[in-house]
Amino acid sequence: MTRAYLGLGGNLGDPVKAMRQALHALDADDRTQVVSVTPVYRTPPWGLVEQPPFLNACAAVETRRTPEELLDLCLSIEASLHRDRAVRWGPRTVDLDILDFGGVALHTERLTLPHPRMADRAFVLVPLADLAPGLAVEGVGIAERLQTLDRSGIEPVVTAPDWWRSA
Ligand code: A4P
Ligand code: MG
Repeated sequence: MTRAYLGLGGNLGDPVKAMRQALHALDADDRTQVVSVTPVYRTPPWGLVEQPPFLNACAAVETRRTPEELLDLCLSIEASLHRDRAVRWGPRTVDLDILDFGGVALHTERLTLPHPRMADRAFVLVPLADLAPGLAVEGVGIAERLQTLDRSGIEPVVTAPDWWRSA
């Protein structure tokens, strides 16, 4: 079993519903179990700023899948939730990124691990710090890395424990 961390985000339609559906679908995979999910945070849009605020969360999973299989699972879940990937960094119903896969370093055409841009993104590191504050990103612990990032406007909005398990 490998412990992997996933980032979830969306800013179109009902992102909390889409994240819940995505987490149910991951957990329904016979080789993957969702073990812990952070609160949902409202976050200012990063990259392309002229778009609605995002909702973001992170999840820890235990999986017997390979990294590529987990990516395929994430992509198929995104597709089933009608994600439209027209604009890079643009609006989306749900985005699933593999942030870390058991500390593996990998760089192929389809998959880079750890996720190459997460160290610059407070919308990833704020929720990830809830699950794994000591995890190293580019050699620096998340909690420490966060001290150098702008986390203004990032607020928890769904905080009920196991919010994602409800219907
Ligand atoms: N890919 C490579 N490595 C990975 C990985 N570790 N995890 C490949 C997932 N996918 C990986 O992804 C394109 C391809 O990247 C995948 O098919 C896979 O083969 P994508 O999600 O379509 O790319 P993207 O989303 O357009 O670009 P990017 O840079 O991944 O953007 P993000 O990280 O998804 O960011 N602001 C806030 N506040 N919150 C957000 O969630 N999200 C984005 C999009 C922009 N601004 C945001 C947020
Ligand atoms: Mg992505």
